[in-house]
Amino acid sequence: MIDELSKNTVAAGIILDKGKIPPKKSEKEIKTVNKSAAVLWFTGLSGSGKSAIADEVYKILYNRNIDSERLDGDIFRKKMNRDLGFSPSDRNINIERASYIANILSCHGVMVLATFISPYKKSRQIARRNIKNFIEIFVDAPLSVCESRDAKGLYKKARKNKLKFFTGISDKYETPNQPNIHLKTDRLTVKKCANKIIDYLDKKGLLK
Ligand code: ADX
Repeated sequence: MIDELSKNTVAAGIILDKGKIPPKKSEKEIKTVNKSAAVLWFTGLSGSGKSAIADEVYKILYNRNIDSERLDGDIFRKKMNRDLGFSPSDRNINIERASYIANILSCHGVMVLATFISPYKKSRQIARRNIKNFIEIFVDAPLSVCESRDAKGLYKKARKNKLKFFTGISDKYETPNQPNIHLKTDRLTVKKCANKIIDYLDKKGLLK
């Protein structure tokens, strides 16, 4: 170390250990880091109950000391995907980015609860392909029920043609054929739905 004013050497030393430098992981290696976490992928119309159920499951997992993370469409779009709208190609990019992050988290042992309308079969298939432990949860409520809930007032706007590509009104929602878990939220309470998911994870040995 040289003193700035006098230019005298005031200290010296030798670096013995640079510390550990982690090896760079390739895409393939990221997918094979193995822990027992999964990605719970909630799909369904706006207002079907995805977020409410995922929040309830998150609470249960938290109380069981299971590392979990929520990824939510509304938040994801505000923080990461401000460049995207709701056209089919923008939605596909949204799901692609979300599934990439979900996979990385789950490969490191974090249980991910991802709530995205994810209305297209094809993009859900891509998410399933990209994610090691993908559990599809269909949060199912009739459009009329979602519309009557209308917590964000978006259905009202969509009916007045003020929102382009609104799922269920001016854009399609493709129903999952064989979801891992099917929840009919017009008949079951949020708590019951959450418990169904916990039972499923328990049976699959994912809550150890
Ligand atoms: S997705 O189709 O790309 O999966 P995402 O889940 O991220 O959608 O975002 C959906 C949320 O965006 C809805 O819950 C709603 O609050 C809001 N939103 C705004 N415009 C639309 C729209 N045209 N269609 C659906 N949701 C919309």
